[in-house]
Amino acid sequence: MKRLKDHDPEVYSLIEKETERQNNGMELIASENFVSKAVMEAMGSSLTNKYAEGLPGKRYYGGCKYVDIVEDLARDRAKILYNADWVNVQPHSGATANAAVYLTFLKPGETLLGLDLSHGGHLTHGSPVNFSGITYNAQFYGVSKETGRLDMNIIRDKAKKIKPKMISIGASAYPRDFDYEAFRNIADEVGAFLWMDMAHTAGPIATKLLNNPLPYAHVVSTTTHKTLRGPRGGMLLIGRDAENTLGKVAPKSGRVKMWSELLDSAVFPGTQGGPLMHVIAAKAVALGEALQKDFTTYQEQVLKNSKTMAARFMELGYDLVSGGTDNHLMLVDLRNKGITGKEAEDALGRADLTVNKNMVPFDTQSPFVTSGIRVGTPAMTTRGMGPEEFTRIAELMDMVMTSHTSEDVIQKVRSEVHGMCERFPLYDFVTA
Ligand code: DSN
Repeated sequence: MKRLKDHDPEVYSLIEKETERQNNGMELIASENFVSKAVMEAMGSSLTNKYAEGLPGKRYYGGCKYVDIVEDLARDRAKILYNADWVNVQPHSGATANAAVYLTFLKPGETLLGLDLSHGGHLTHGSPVNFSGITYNAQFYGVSKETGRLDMNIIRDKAKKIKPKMISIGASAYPRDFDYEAFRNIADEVGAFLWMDMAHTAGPIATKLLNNPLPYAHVVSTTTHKTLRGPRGGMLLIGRDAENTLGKVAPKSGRVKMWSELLDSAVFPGTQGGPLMHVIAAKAVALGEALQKDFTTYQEQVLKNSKTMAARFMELGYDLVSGGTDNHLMLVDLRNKGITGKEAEDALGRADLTVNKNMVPFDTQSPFVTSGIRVGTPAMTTRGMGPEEFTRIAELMDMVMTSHTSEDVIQKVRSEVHGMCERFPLYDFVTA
């Protein structure tokens, strides 16, 4: 970044500091990851200069012959990866991808049934402070108090009672896999659309380590920057057998094309202007990486590390929501440890262990305090860490959380964290 250094030393030095922060610390936020240098190069390319409103071959601007090919590459790679019939790679983020889903399938005031935010759901799944909860009649299902898991019988009863027009699946803090077939049966029973937001688990789903929602959901949305390890952005997909999937609920002919066209229009001009072609190029690169064999090895390692870390936490007396994890994250309920999520996040942060405080189901603390923390393995697995390191990270976190007022302990842990990070430098483990 020599040019930036000379041209704008102020911004350059802040980027340097942030890179150093990422390099020296343990990134354990479940929704973060480290992209390859190739993905970064694509994002920093001349494609940022190009306006390309519309779709490949149907643009509102001239000069799109190369960006058309780039966007087609991204769409084709995503189709192969997820066995999808239709893909739109233009959403700027997961939230805008979700906005397009609402615009396509619901009218203002109609009813959505989604996972409660405090039980692991997402703001865009009907929270009253989000456009989804403001515009639509959002109703919620939650996890069972006994198991910390979704109970399909309870969800079915709720759906039958409130008769939603759309049911959403997907979460930002749910450590278990979903039974998409059961959700689909419920959606069919009550005549609802079924939407899966797979933002958190797009990586393990792509590599078949978790169930694939595409054969069951009418539409799937995702971000591209979490477990999928691409640039910050969103994507929409419809499964290969979408014709059958959509047949029962399509308003006119039921043709798949109908729904994909509606979704395309909901992205642009419905909710967005010009697509970010440099980010779409980076999505193409990341999707190309995800099609390589070593991406499956990476995802396997993410899940193995997650299970190992969860087991160590439980040995250390921590209460994990649902008693463990199937995926890349765990939700640690700190109520038996006499520390709030906020206190834990702050103390761990001082030791350069970055996590986020998180509500746990049936939490009595406010969202600013919380009783839990969410911990994820994707980012440090990208740096090459394995079960041995994740076992030690759980122990280091325990040291901090049990002595969170002791600066001595925090500094001791911080120095071990730096030593471990030095052994797994950022980007040395990313080959592209
Ligand atoms: N903010 C993301 C997360 O951390 O899960 C969800 O959008």
